[in-house]
Amino acid sequence: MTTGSKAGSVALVGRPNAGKSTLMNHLLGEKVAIVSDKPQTTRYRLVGILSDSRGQMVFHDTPGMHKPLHQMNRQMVRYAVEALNAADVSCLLIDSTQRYGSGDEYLLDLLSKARGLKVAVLNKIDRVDKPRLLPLMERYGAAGFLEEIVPISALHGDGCDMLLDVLWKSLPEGEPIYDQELFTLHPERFLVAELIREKVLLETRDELPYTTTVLIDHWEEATEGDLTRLHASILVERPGQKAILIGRGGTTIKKLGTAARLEIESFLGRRVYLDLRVKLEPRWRDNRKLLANMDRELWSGETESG
Ligand SMILES: Nc1nc2c(ncn2[C@@H]2O[C@H](COP(=O)(O)OP(=O)(O)O)[C@@H](O)[C@H]2O)c(=O)[nH]1
Ligand SMILES: [Mg+2]
Repeated sequence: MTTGSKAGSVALVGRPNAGKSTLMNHLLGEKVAIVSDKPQTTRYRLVGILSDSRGQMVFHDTPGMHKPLHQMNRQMVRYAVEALNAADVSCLLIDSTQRYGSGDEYLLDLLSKARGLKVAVLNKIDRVDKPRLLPLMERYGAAGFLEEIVPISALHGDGCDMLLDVLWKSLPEGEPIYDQELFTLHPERFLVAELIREKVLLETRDELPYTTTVLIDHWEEATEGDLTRLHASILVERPGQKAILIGRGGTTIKKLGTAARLEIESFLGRRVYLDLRVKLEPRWRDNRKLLANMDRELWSGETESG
């Protein structure tokens, strides 16, 4: 074993919108998890891998913790609890612009039962005055079981080096588990579907974000040249939602299609033809078969069975 080399897992948990996905992307320098200001942006347990001279840190980004009403939401909370129970270090992300409430109490209690070391991360300090941060620091300090409380801005990077130092220090010694070149375990196909869903979230409001999902129907690499042909469907639950997503004269779907295509092109490093369809699929969120299929799409075969 290389002396001093660290390896282990870090769970990122917290309420919706705390900035868990922003933090993971920032620390990796890669976009593994899509980000939006809508709750329920992250629906799965997402794996991001950081390898450097200090060793290998495997992040598990999770959906925000909230009251589950649908089958899909129950699955989302389960992902977060699983990650907590399996991690060497659990990071509780807190939006420090928000008041401390019963939801935070619940999470703190859940965290106290986690297996590994626990760290609290006060995020979005770019948006709060220092004096307002102190009572929050004290509040979490009083919990008594936290290894460290680190204030950061995941968006701008402030405090992130300090957080990384804390995390590396907390991980056990060990050899890297995954190839040093890998930054995630999720297949391109899944990441591309997520990029499309991100544009749907950015372009729509109200209940639409929760009731939409994206499926890749067809993926074809060019036999000549560098054009990848993608056909994807955006599932909605009601006819009215379909109309919103398409927009007057198709403007909304066109706009989000272009935004998605440009980002997919830069992600894949190839030119992309993207065909987007909006499909009516009532109650897809309670469709166990569909959810199970989506679950399988999450992992690249041999690396992990989710
Ligand atoms: N001002 C500010 N906004 C942030 C910060 N971190 C995340 N956000 C924003 O908060 C929203 C939710 O972020 P996201 O990473 O999706 O949160 P998650 O639900 O916990 O994964 C997005 O609009 C982010 O741009 C931060 O440090 N400062
Ligand atoms: Mg997220």
